[in-house]
Amino acid sequence: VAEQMPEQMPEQMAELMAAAMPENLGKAKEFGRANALAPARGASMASIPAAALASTLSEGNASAKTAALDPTRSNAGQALSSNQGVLIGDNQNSLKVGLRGPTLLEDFLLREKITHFDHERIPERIVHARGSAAHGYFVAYAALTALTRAAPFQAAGKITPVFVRFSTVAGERGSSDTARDIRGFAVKFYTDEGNWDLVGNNIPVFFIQDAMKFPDLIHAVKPEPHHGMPQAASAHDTFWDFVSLMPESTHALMWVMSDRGIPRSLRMMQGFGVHTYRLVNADGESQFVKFHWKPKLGTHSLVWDEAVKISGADPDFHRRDLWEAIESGDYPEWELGLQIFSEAQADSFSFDVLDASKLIPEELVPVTPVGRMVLNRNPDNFFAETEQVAFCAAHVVPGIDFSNDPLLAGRIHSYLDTQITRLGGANFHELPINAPLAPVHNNQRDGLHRQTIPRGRVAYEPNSLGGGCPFQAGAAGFVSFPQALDGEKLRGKPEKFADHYTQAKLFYDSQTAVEQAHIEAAFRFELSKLTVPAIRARMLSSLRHVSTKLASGLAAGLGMALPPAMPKVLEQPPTPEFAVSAALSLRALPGDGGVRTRSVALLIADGVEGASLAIVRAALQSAGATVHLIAPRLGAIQPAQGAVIDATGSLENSAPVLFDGLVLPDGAAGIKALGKQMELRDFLASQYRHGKTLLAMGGSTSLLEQAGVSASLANGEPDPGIVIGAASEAKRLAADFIAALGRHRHPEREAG
Ligand code: HDD
Repeated sequence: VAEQMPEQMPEQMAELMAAAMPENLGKAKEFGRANALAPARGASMASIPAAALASTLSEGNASAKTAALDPTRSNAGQALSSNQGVLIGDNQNSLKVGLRGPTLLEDFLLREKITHFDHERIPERIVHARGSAAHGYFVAYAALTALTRAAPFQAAGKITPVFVRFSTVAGERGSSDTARDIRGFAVKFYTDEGNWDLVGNNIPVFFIQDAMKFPDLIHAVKPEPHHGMPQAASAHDTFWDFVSLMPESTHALMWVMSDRGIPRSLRMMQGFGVHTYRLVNADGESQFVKFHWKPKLGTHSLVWDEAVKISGADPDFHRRDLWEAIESGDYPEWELGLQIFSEAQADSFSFDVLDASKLIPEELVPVTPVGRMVLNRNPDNFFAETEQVAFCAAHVVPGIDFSNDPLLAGRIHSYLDTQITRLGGANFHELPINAPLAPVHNNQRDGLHRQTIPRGRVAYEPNSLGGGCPFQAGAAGFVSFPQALDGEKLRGKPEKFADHYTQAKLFYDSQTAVEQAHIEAAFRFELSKLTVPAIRARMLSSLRHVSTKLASGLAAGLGMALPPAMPKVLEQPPTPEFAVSAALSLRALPGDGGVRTRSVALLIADGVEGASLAIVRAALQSAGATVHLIAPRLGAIQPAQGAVIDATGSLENSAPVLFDGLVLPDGAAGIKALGKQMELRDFLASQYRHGKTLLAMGGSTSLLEQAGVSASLANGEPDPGIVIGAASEAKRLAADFIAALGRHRHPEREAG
């Protein structure tokens, strides 16, 4: 169309189009050199040297999957058309009889547009409705052929494209990102032997042990059915009623009430496959495995007061953070690790590896790093990719198989089933984001929205009329691990499943004092929201088995007597292998102490001291932090000397909770102007309260005093998160500030 009609495009419009900046600036590269180097589909991905691919991928975001998606992306520079390809001359006015007359039913263009609009929404996911996603790749460190024949692990340096969706569980599609909740961590590997979905969470254990209880759990946590409240929150009666009656949920409760329930960023949280799976090698030998994702940036969290306020200031906080990091080329990265263990080892453990409410301490089975995953490309279209992607716990490839975990069994059924409704029929696997790179040939036919056009009259197997095709792949295909089984048909649980507290206690006892205090505060907050005191009492009677300190602290904090301990199902559980596990604390993965992508507010106003500010700003930028220049209003700010600075935000539109650190400049007039602002006191107090890093240069220490912020801790020691000094020392101050910011936050303040 464009070729036939270029002269019909008005000249100014062509200019405007040429000048228009693409929303995603990095995208231009995809269609250049990097894309030309993209691996062809299938096994050829393995033949491209890892070094070449790593640079190719990080430069241009190319992968076999993004190349496969390219034809589905609509192009700029085209004239407007209807869905039938008819060009639209006027997209402003409906068809009328005279300018003031009635609109005609004949207006098929109006009717097509409105009808399509009327059907733009699809049902949201029953759980994990709120999510954010990105494309990337997984690269294997070494060949794992002795362990598994799964395609991504067949050669060192082998690249497999991935699409990853992170989510909250309870909230609706438009809910806030920073709700206290488990985060979904779903990875679709487009392997050359079919799609493998590792549909995990940021927490390694689950609330229930059997899929039979999943609808009950979700009904309990979702908004209460009579009035539809509260949104994206577990702090209400029905959730705590259910979990206090289900002691198997205690371990998962400990995790979600810990700071893991409010991550700082999706890029700063771990991922876990949760269940025990099997790895199977080409000889049919099998080992058990648990999957772990460890973030390169380390694990970091918000504090509760901050999370609540971010919900108002920027409900898209995590979505924006992920998007912006990828757009700026700071690609988030995780290392994949495996806990590999034999069936005999599993039998010797004090817990059952088929119980999803238990983890395997890393001290018992170490996590072996096997590869890394990089997310280097944002989706082009939220709906077509993030919303329509369909993960399924049943999607495994040869070399990966299931264990008999009864929670996993329910999941193997649930995902495909729910997606048939959500995505409107049985053919959603053909949607571009869901389609595998591996070829699909079978006799499944018809259904709503079928895309492929099968040829010929044969749609059955065996056949002779189609030359026997498609034929069974035999050993080249998926072969279930032939586990020998013998048992009675019954409903019940193995005995070790009844130990509900040993690992909840292990988790609590492995936390630092600050983490334990946060867990207690989270329980206190949630339980304080209940309207039925008996539920509170029941929960405390259960928590006594985790820690008397925790339960009695809660009783005191909630103004109630400590109830007697709940009877245990298993009075004498097996002795655990470890009483504490260092890996369970968020402190176990501090990251590299760098400040890349950390967001820092530099407060400015007319009359600030420009030279020292410029030094600090440059140092932060060269360390990779994102600098925001926040002033009483937008526009040009005139420092005491030097060039004007353009404010990037105003005190009104930039809530303090959105920044990891704060810089106060020197300069008498500027300090005076800032001191007059209503928002300033809140800004400083909030940064201080949330343990953020503050730098006050020269006379701006008066602003700290004005906000009641002390540079010393309650014990008289200097606060490690407050850097103070003369503007003439800006270079050293910047270095100290960056080092302190690398600690993420300063919980020492909480002691006082
Ligand atoms: Fe689930 C979605 C993770 C137990 C049934 N689940 C869903 C998603 C994640 C998980 C990350 C969102 C995928 C996406 O981004 O689209 N679910 C888990 C984990 C579980 C778990 C780690 C326990 C270890 N789930 C679980 C059970 C059942 C389900 C026991 C049912 C028996 N989950 C679903 C579902 C969802 C889903 C209803 C909703 C939307 C969807 O599947 O596509 O089928």
